[in-house]
Amino acid sequence: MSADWHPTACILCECNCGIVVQTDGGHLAKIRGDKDHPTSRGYTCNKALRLDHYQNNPSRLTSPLRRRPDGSYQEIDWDTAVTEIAAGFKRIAETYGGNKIFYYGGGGQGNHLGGAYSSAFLKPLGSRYRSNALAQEKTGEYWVDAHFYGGHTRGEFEHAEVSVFVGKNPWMSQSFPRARTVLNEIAKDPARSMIVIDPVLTDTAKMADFHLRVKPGADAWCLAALAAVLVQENICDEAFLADHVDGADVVRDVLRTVPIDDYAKHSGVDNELLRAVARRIAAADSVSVFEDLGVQQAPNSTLCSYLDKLLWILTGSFAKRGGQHLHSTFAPLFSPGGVGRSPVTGSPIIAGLVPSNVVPQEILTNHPDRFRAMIVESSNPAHSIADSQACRAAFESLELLVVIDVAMTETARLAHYVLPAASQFEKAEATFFNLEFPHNTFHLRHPLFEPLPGTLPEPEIWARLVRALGIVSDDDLRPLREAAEQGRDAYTQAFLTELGANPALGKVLPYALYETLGPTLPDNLKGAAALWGLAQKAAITYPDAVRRAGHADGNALFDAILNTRSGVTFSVHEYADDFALISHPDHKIRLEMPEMLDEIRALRNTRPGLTTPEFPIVLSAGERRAFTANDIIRDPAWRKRDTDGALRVSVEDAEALGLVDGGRARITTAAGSAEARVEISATMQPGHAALPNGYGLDFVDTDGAVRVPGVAPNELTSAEWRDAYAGTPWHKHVPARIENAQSDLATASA
Ligand SMILES: Nc1nc2c(c(=O)[nH]1)N[C@H]1C(S)=C(S)[C@@H](COP(=O)(O)OP(=O)(O)OC[C@H]3O[C@@H](n4cnc5c(=O)[nH]c(N)nc54)[C@H](O)[C@@H]3O)O[C@H]1N2
Ligand SMILES: Nc1nc2c(c(=O)[nH]1)N[C@H]1C(S)=C(S)[C@@H](COP(=O)(O)OP(=O)(O)OC[C@H]3O[C@@H](n4cnc5c(=O)[nH]c(N)nc54)[C@H](O)[C@@H]3O)O[C@H]1N2
Ligand code: SF4
Ligand SMILES: [Mo]
Repeated sequence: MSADWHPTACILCECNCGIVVQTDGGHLAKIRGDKDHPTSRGYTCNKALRLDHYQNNPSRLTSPLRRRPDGSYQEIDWDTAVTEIAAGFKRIAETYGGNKIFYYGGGGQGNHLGGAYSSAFLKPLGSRYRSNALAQEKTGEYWVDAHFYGGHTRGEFEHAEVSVFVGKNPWMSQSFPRARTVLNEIAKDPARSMIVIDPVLTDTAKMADFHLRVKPGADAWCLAALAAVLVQENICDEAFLADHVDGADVVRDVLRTVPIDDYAKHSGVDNELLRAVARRIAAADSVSVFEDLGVQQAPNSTLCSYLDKLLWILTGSFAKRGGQHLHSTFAPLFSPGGVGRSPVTGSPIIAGLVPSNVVPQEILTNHPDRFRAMIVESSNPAHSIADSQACRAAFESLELLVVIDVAMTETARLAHYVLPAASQFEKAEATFFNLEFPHNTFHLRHPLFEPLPGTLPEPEIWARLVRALGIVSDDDLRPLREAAEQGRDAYTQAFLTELGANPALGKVLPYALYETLGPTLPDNLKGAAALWGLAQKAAITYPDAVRRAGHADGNALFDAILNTRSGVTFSVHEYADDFALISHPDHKIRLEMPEMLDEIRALRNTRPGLTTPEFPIVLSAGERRAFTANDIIRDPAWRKRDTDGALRVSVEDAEALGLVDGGRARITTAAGSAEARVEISATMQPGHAALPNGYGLDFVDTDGAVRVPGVAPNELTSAEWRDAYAGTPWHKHVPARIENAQSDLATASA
């Protein structure tokens, strides 16, 4: 074992905490938090210590695979795979048009560098439509954010006097830096408060000063009532609204008509407690709000995004310590604008992403504009998109499906070709989830191991595919290649000149950087070449903040990124910068959204609750727990407990349904049926049950047997069950029937 500690990062959630590891052969033998990481500062949660189960995963792919007509796979060499795949997509583009090639994924929680090269292959082919998991959670919020201020905001929980978690359980799901440490600090400090809006008594809710235990799906009424208290009790921040907000009066007129007591009742929350929460928010110097899947994947999700942002806007908790902030971005996670509507279902394309839920419908049809071919990179949509059955049928009907992954996934099993990627510890890698303010950081991870034989890093895979298209020649690249040898300044000059002179280069930009700057980069960091362009852009977009962080220009920032093993602070903002980051010309928050105001008015005539006598229980399909990490780790041995992902049910429901703790239950929804182990839990309220996310992945055990521990949640979800504005799924709100399966089991074993 090597005694050196190598800096890298945990890849299991968007925090990407810095870690240091000792390696032993191909193993991550010892893992600790990295005290030098500028954001996580030594922090990790329990999951980071289990990362070797990702790196050494028996499902790892080690050769490109081509499907035989009988459905089995044949190992083929890289040259054959690349030639056939490039020819296949070219044929699709020539026959039907390049916009029939659909791209899904591009990165999970910790690996966004590979996807940064995809456009060099997709653009020349004419492919335009894409999507990824953000289109099944964050697009509704993005739509509201775009309207309000044209950016993404984050709370500064470390310093917030009041922290509000709406459908968010950070003790388990993290998502902001050093989450458990910060939650403990808030809980201990009598001057600070934590407010949790969640139907479940989660670990976070247990620490909260105020727990608004809403009925599942009733958040819109609860949030409308909270905002209405601010208005009706005249406790908004008038000076802030006058100076920095446009349209506040129209919004206040609507909120003035909200019957607060009725809405508290509809949402299952005590009226006095709800008012106390609103008053606590109004009295605070700073408020930070985090909304997540509990509302983003439930009915009225876009409306809830609108309403929960009113809590900090109406109280002016912006551009100050502990408040909500617009932050710098190193690389865009979303492409603004996009192409409007999806070709078959006409669904809204928000942030450039087709809603995940409509993907099967965009394929499984005779519509002439249907997608004919698909590339999936670092995602497992056959398992992670609603309605797995429809996904399987859709993907099987494609003329060409190529999957780039480290493991043989449910989606890979449907592909014509599977390309094996080097793992995230075998290549230069990075996350683009850089969402902090006032200090924002970027971490380029250096490879710890050689790529597993037979695998390639994605930048190289994309480069080979682009080369096979034969659209850029060596002559096109030569001037840039020569300039790269002469240093950064020469390269910058040549880049501007060549890009102007040779439009073909513009279409394959990341590829051009990879082929010309890439070979000059040290330490197996060729794949980091695309970061050069992003560093230039960051320096141009935030010149003062980048300089304050100690980087004279884009080249200096790029070199700091290459040379700093534990991550770099790339921007240092001042609180007042928040206003400058508002993209509207007057730099004011634009509050009026007529559709959302109509939705608030419409709450009066509806009631929460979508269950039926046939499906009387609300199932949350896909909760985050101590040992869940989306679909990133397939080997169930990584879990220290809950190995089969229990169905959590309330004491009351268990009694009514005759369920026993540790026994089996059958869960049936409109989409499907599954069986799970029962955990009776006092944390659940009657009528609400929960299954974890990331289970039901098939796995070939050491004895060669295929095992599928737990329930694949999307065997139980329906594609139509989605938000009207953003198309985001209602995974947290699936009407279900739950029955005791013990008797079935007895019959089966008899
Ligand atoms: N351990 C772990 N951490 C993770 C991940 C993981 O897989 N495992 N995944 C990462 C990813 S990709 C994401 S997007 C985040 C998600 O992070 P979270 O959104 O925090 O995760 P969830 O547990 O899916 O849902 C949050 C909460 O919503 C509540 N909820 C259910 N129904 C409702 C409702 O109707 N209203 C309200 N208000 N709440 C409701 C649930 O009780 C739950 O506590 O986690 C990240 N972190
Ligand atoms: N029912 C239900 N469905 C859900 C959710 C839910 O709560 N309930 N949550 C949703 C949310 S919020 C999210 S974010 C999605 C996540 O779902 P997906 O978008 O499918 O993403 P991951 O689960 O992160 O899958 C990552 C894939 O990347 C592969 N991988 C890992 N490292 C590498 C690498 O270096 N290169 C390549 N090429 N591949 C790699 C893994 O093997 C895995 O197959 O699931 C969504 N689906
Ligand atoms: S799972 Fe998330 S919070 Fe936990 S160590 Fe990994 S990156 Fe950090
Ligand atoms: Mo997510």
